[in-house]
Amino acid sequence: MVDFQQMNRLLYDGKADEVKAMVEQALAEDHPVDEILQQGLIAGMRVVGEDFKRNRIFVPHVLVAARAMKAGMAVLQPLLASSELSKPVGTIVMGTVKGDLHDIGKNLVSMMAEGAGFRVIDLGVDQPVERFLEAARQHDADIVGMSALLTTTMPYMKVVIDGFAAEGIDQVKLCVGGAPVSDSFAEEIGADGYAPDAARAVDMFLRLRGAVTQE
Ligand code: B1M
Repeated sequence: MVDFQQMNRLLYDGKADEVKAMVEQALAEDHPVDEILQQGLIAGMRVVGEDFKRNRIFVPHVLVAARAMKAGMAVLQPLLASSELSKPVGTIVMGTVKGDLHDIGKNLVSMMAEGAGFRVIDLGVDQPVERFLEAARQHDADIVGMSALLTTTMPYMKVVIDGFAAEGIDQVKLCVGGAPVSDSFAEEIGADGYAPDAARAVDMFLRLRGAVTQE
């Protein structure tokens, strides 16, 4: 019998092969896809997020755990596509803004958001406002997440926000983050949300979607 708590621990420890094997075992035992996703993978990733937020673990640990999560997700993905139960919490278009090539933090935010049940469309780095607009329309995004690591590129976040306003798109929540970005900067440029790290970014996304979070 598959033990979801053990799956959570293996995910926390970044044991990708073991997590993948346990997901396959759970499927073979006829556990519903949504149960495996929620109790086996997302529950494990939630602990990773909480411990990261409390500085009990650091970036390399989170990346390894996220990779284990992805290994499990890869098994579920084809089944999830046809499962109404596991509708994503929301769709996020993520990208590092134009002129900026840093993506480690953005990738971490994307992986943890996926871990929390979001569909994430990752545009990559050096993204102009046109790409954010195009992807938000194409994927019917609920949230657009922008990352910037340079003081010279963070003003571009306002260009994106102004671009959405100019197109009259006000239903998409525009969120910002990255080392030089602050709460006051986010407020100044009219962003809908700011978070200082990946775990708090996920809390912010969940809040913006009206889902409950634990502080
Ligand atoms: Co660059 N770099 N870099 N760099 N680099 C910094 C950012 C810098 C602070 C180093 C320094 O001088 N001390 C400095 C910026 C100075 C400034 O603007 N104030 C700098 C510079 C100057 C440059 C170049 C200009 C150097 C040069 O060529 N002369 C150049 C610029 C290239 C460009 O972008 N156009 C450059 C290049 C590079 C590399 C390519 C070599 C490499 C990037 C590799 C990659 O990303 N694939 C690199 C790296 C690795 C760094 C440092 C060392 C590490 C950044 C990182 O990955 N941190 C960095 C110095 C430092 O921070 N110690 C530095 C770890 C990551 C997990 O954290 O990205 O902050 P972070 O993400 C966090 C949060 O910010 C938050 O959550 C994440 C996880 O908790 N977060 C969000 C991020 N996005 C979010 C979005 C959200 C919410 C939260 O909502 C949407």
